[in-house]
Amino acid sequence: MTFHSMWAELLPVGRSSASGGYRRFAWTGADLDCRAWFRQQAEARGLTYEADRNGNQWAWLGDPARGDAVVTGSHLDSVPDGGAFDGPLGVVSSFAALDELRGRGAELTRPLGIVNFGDEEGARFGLACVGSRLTAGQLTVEDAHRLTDGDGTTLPRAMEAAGYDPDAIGPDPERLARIGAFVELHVEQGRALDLSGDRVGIASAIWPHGRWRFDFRGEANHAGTTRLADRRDPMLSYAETVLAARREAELAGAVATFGKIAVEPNGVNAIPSLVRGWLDSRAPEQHTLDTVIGGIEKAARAYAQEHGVDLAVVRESFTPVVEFDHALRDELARILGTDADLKVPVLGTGAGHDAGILSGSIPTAMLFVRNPTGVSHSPAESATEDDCVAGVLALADVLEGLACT
Ligand code: HGY
Ligand code: MN
Ligand code: MN
Repeated sequence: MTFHSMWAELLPVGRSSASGGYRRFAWTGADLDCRAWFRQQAEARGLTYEADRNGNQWAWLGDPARGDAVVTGSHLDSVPDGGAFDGPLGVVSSFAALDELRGRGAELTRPLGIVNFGDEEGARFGLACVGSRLTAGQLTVEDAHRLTDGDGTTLPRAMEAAGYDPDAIGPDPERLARIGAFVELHVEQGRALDLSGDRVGIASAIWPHGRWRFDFRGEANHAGTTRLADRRDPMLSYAETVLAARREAELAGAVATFGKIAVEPNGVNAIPSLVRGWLDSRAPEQHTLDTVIGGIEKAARAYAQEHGVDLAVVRESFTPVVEFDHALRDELARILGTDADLKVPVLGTGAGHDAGILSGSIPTAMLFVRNPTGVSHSPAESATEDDCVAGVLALADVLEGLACT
């Protein structure tokens, strides 16, 4: 199957006809359809298929038990109304790169794996990279079992309903010990390649980032009859905190976003009793991120006090700075540098990835494919087919350089 036909096959899965965006949330029907697609691609190529204890899917050419495997892949789940490329581009490109290697008659010297990591976006249970975190031992089984979606369904119940065994989840050091290198291809989520005029780049680092939940609790009351002076309205302190987040991020050279909110009782004629806002913040260095979060929390407490509102702040997840393996990065640059038409700039990114999680356990690297607008986590996310094919060829070169004679 060509890149084009694989892409076309996956394109309708989980797409909302209303928004044109994707709703491929972990363990839902759309996610299971994506998983079925992955398995079918693996089996159609005669690869050995397996789903691991954490629900990540693997397709193997050669026996991984030999060790020092080269693995590529990404994820198939999406954010709410996400784009088509974030995740799937890496998985589809992996199968296409394998086809390219076979077409070249390349002989494998190391086992080669393709992976689809489960629940990378954390759209349903609030924590990103659940599959890779569990595998790498960066999420405890107890914490994973406590993850709950907006409808009150826990992760174990969701896995069970999808036919997976939630009691099996946990760290998988033996699996990671068999992998000598993981390379994730991903659509760029910014415009660096567009500005530099390059189709493909190599990742250098991932900014430290995290998610914080701010619970502002006030008092529900009638929107028509309650005097302004008598209100304890948590929406006011929340709104002021959103502006403070923007200010703090701007001052520090960081980013901070309240992109999700839950309001109780959520009635148009009721003063809210609770406003719960989720903050996502990222910065080039840890100390900058600490300053930004400290500043936002301080401002939020002052606004809460001003409006007679209680505030609780919970850090729901955190990923420290990632520096991708220098030796592997240099190896990729050397391999790709041999192609005179392909310049390969080295880029840092504010987006999180499974490759970042695994970088604490095994050598990892990333390739980025140009995104002409830089838009991501939106239906407008894009990459041209020519650039996608350039990405496939670059990935095939990398896999050939690393895993073949
Ligand atoms: O949120 C992120 O950075 C990622 O795309 N999971
Ligand atoms: Mn994403
Ligand atoms: Mn992604």
